Amino acid sequence: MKIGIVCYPTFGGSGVLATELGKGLARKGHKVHFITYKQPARLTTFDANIYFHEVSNNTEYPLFEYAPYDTALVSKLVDVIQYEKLDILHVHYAIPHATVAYLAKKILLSQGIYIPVVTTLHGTDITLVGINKSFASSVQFAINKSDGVTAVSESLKSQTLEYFDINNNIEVIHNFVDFNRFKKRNKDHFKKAIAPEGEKILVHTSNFRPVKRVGDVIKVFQKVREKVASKLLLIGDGPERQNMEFLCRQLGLCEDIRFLGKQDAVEELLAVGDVFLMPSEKESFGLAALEAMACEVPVVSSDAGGLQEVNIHGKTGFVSPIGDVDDMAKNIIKMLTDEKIHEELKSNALLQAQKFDLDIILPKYESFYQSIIESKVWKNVT
Ligand code: GMT
Repeated sequence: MKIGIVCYPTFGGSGVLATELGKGLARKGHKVHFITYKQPARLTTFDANIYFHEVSNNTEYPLFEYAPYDTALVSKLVDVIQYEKLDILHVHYAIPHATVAYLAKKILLSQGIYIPVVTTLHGTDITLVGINKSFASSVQFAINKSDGVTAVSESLKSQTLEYFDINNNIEVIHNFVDFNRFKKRNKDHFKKAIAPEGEKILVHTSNFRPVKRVGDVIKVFQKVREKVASKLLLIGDGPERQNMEFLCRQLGLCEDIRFLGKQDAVEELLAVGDVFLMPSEKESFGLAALEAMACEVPVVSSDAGGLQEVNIHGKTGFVSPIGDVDDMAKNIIKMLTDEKIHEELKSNALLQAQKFDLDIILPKYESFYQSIIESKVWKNVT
């Protein structure tokens, strides 16, 4: 198939998932065209089946405070779909991509070209941004007009049906992990450098938005550190970073917390982790938790959204109510002070992650595309 992929090219979960999907499809022989405003962060190596079309949006005109990206994307889509003769367009994150795809489809239709559109809902496009009144009607319309819709968890599907008036089927296709990359590695030298006295290592990775509740990570760490000699690695960057640095100083924890910023080789850092923390306010799936589990790191998470579809309480880690830092700390202390429990959680985490292996999930996208193309429902677009 010739597949177009539209996504945010950043380190956010939706962009990471979309890029890994495209890379996986390309390895299976499909021609994959990424259409984004810059090279996707995880698209770092050359593949003969991958094409990158940059949406340039640098028109300077006194009238534009912000150059209209959506319009530039529509035109780029029309151009790429027409000249590369794509079979299907897959847009990740509904805002604005699903609406933009609908417009591109209509323009192409006026030229006698049919392109089926698949929209994947990732999370905050529904749970945070999508229900904001300034986006709601356009998101609802575009979901209903997509030829195929997928959501990354059962929880996100339910929330979409609850918040919006949806008359389209939503197929759940969970996030996946590539075990060629995310697997337990021996990084003892690195572990020694971070934790020279054999301290336990807690890890958190996110884009430091308020929804990730990084403050809870730090408060949990403070409690754990009172009982277990430990260090905390904070990976990623974003709007809350400065506040978090301030909180560390306030609590006198700076010596034991390392802010590592954005990192490409997350798997190397996960390799030294003893526990992964994800106390999010909202989390449609929790890709970062899955990647940690693939590296045999148990997860302590909140019970937000679809997290419990990944992290099974008492089996692969522990789940606590959102904001319950006491319970999270108690669970971490339990696992870090009982080797038998810790070892069991680690091996269960790996077994659970294997259910979301790229080799299992990717064919689900392939057959979904095939079913949409074959059903030809998109030919009836009005
Ligand atoms: O919140 C993020 O880290 C980014 C966000 C996004 O939309 O880019 O991630 C969402 O998509 C991921 C991939 O499908 C999911 O694993 C994350 O759970 C989801 N984040 C939220 O729902 C907050």
